[in-house]
Amino acid sequence: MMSKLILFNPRSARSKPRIPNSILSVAASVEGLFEYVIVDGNMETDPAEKIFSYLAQNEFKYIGLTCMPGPQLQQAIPISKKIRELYPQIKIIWGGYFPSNQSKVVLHSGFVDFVINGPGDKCFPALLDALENNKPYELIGNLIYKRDDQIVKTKKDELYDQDQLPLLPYKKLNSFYSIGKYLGKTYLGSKTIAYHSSFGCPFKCSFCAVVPIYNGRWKGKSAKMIYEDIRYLKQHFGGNAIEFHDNNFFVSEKRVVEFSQMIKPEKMVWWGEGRIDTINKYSDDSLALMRESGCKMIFFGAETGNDEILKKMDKGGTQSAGQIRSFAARMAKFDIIPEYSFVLGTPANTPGEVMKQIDQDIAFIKEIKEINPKTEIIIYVYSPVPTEGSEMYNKVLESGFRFPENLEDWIGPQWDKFDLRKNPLTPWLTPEMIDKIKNFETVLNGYYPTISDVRLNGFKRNFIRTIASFRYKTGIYRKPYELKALQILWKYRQPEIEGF
Ligand code: B12
Repeated sequence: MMSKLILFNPRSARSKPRIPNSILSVAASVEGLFEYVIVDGNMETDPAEKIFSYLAQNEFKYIGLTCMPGPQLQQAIPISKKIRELYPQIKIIWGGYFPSNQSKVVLHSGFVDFVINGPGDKCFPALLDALENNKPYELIGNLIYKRDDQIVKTKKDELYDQDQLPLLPYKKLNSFYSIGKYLGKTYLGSKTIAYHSSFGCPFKCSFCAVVPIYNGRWKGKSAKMIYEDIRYLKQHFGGNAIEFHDNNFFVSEKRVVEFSQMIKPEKMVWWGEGRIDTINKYSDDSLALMRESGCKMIFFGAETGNDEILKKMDKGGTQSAGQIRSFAARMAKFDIIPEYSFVLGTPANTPGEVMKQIDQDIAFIKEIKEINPKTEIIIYVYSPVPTEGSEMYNKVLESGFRFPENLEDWIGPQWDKFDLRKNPLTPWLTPEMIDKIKNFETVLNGYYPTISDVRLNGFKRNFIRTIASFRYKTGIYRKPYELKALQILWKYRQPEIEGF
């Protein structure tokens, strides 16, 4: 009999649970080949207890876990470490964005045996087969492991045809955790489905964690396959809205138009992430159809109003400050809310230049709000990702910035907020700069509370807006304690921290 494996999704704190697509895709890849159990940290009060009760059965030989930077590490690290101590024979395999981008520190920890580098759909079953049958694994693509003290990365596979991948085992997930509990209330609907329909992104922005893994490649499922999955989740579990979790849902206008036509009769509200320059090329007819089919809001990386910095970010395409402005107006015509994210605090030659740029970006954001007040603004403080060779990352290294050298430092008090892009340990940013950004954000969120906060009623919105009005209009952002207090009192939702 084949050995069993545990698939673990560590808790991503603060957010409501979403369908755990990462671990579900991994489950799909071994369906019928290996017996597995799923442990979702978002659904368990004590996932460690659950995992160790499985391990005590002595039938399990592998644990695979998925991990993003930030809160998931708080469970991924101590649980892996304890498994190594108590059950040294168990093979521990990490996949997802964090280990793919930080493989060295993960493997040097001594309690992770393999890292899956990007898509695990073929690599994972092949690795398990090799380990089970004492076969070599050195030729399996998308794998990172340690040999002697060297980190070995195997070749990267081409992106797989997404329609050929096995269907997600929703029924199996439902046997561990009721899928209904994953379909949460959001501003899109009362039962929101999280769906992931493509891998990668055709662009190579130097601040983006997707780039080192996908290197400008993108592949998506066909509209028909997406539609069939969504319809299944609607019919069986009552899903009535969709969040597309793709890095770039809108790469193909043809695919989006086909999907819009199919989903329109289902009357579901949907949301996804795209690029301004890509969607700006869409025809008016396509945009109108998208809106009619339920597309209410789209997330865009606007990044900055400075064309020079857009270039340094390797944003690529045709995105410019002018286009960011005119596109906000175009979206208003179609009644699609643009959700613009900005990355403030990128490195520059002098502290004066960094501060000047922050001020210019703040002014630009206010200009966008004038053009289309419905634009939702998300502000991130720049935190580096290892996009080796990019001008931006070279500047980061020049500044003396280094990632932690011990895996456990990532959950220490200095680093645990790093990838939430709220508290970066970046030498070129002074506390005054961080304060400026955060204070402006507090005032902006007061004057224009996000529509994605379903708890904030009309009265609260008007009240906080009135209080924030003087600061917003005069530009006096320092120490906005009164607004902070209201936001804490009303548990104001920040999409940039909680995810969507
Ligand atoms: C859904 C999601 C979340 C959910 C969490 C869902 C969960 N796990 O429970 C929420 C909304 C909570 C979330 C939060 C955050 N997220 Co998030 N999130 C995503 C998102 C949009 C989709 C992930 C997903 O489901 N992908 C679909 C699956 C199928 O793809 P996948 O994860 O890549 O999995 C494949 C491979 O990686 C691999 N694999 C993955 N895991 C494993 C495990 C094993 C064992 C194996 C073998 C293989 C394997 O195989 C899979 C199939 O091929 C991604 C972006 C993206 N499009 O992937 C960002 C992303 C992963 N998140 C990111 C970040 C930074 C965060 C935050 C830390 C901060 C933020 N501002 O968003 C917060 C954390 C906040 C918090 N409070 O926890 C970044 C990571 C960047 C980086 N530096 O590495 C991403 C890439 C977004 C981005 N472009 O910046 N997130």
